Amino acid sequence: MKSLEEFLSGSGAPADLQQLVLVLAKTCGEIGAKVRLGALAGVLGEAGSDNVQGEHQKKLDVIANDLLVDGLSSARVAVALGSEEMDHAIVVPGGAPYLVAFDPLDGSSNIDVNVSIGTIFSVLPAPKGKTPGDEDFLQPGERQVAAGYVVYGPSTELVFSLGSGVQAFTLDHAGRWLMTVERMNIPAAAKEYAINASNSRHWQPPVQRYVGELLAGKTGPRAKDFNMRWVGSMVADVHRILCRGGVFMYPADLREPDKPGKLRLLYEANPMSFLVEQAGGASTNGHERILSLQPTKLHERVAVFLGAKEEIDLVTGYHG
Ligand code: P6P
Repeated sequence: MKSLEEFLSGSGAPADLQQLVLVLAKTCGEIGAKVRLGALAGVLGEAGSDNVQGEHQKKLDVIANDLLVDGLSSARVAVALGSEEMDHAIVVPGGAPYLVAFDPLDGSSNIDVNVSIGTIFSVLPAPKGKTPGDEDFLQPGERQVAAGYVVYGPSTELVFSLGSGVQAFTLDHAGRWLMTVERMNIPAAAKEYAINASNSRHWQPPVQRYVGELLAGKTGPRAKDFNMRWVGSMVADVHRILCRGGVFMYPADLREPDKPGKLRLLYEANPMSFLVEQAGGASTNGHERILSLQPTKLHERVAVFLGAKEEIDLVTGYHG
């Protein structure tokens, strides 16, 4: 099996981007070691603080964020870092010309119940000739030079793309990342969908119609049955879709008409959309391609419909 180092050295990617990916992988390996020990490492439960989103931080949210900031800063593999857990981006003097936005531990509500969680990262080109700030992260997702995640599940897997397809690597007992999937792809047709059905009475009509047809199965206009999954960790649901197809949705909600959705554009929707498109799928906010959206705020939220191209085209078409 090819190692991560061997894959990167043969990828043609710039040496500093290769180094960035290696440091991300190493740091996520350290996060995974904490996650795997759980209660034994004293890392479960609440941190006793809130993040910029107003969400209660778990201890592991803070630990993962600190490990990523320390690891990326000390290696100077990026010149600025943005995180779900930090109000503003931080500058790394002398860092390589990349901006890294990350969700250090996605799916935190699952930490204390031992369900898969993950780290999501997005790599953008840094501005030339200036010290970067929050505003420099506000680039459409199609400008990403790399994106990926590490899922801390039954096995620890690094899934990422440099823009030439999606590769998966599994962490072995000696701490090596070994390639386990050379190219991930999402079948155009779907058999499974993922959405938090407890919100169904708050969905807008196009989502009501689309999910209603999935539920009708063989007896409805789709003339086939579908299965449903909802892990509550975007990383776990998207990983399943990259592995065996399907659709993931987190739509806007009528309870808060001004809030476009729950998920964050820069460090959840954009990196996952990059992977999904690289794997032959599609990703929209219900109206337009997510990777084409022009961000306006570092922690901007967005509605997300991603996965099997035929399904995303259909549900996006229902939005008119
Ligand atoms: P809900 C985790 O908090 C997260 O940001 C995503 O990882 C996940 O898909 C979603 O929120 C789950 O949201 O409302 O079902 O708890």
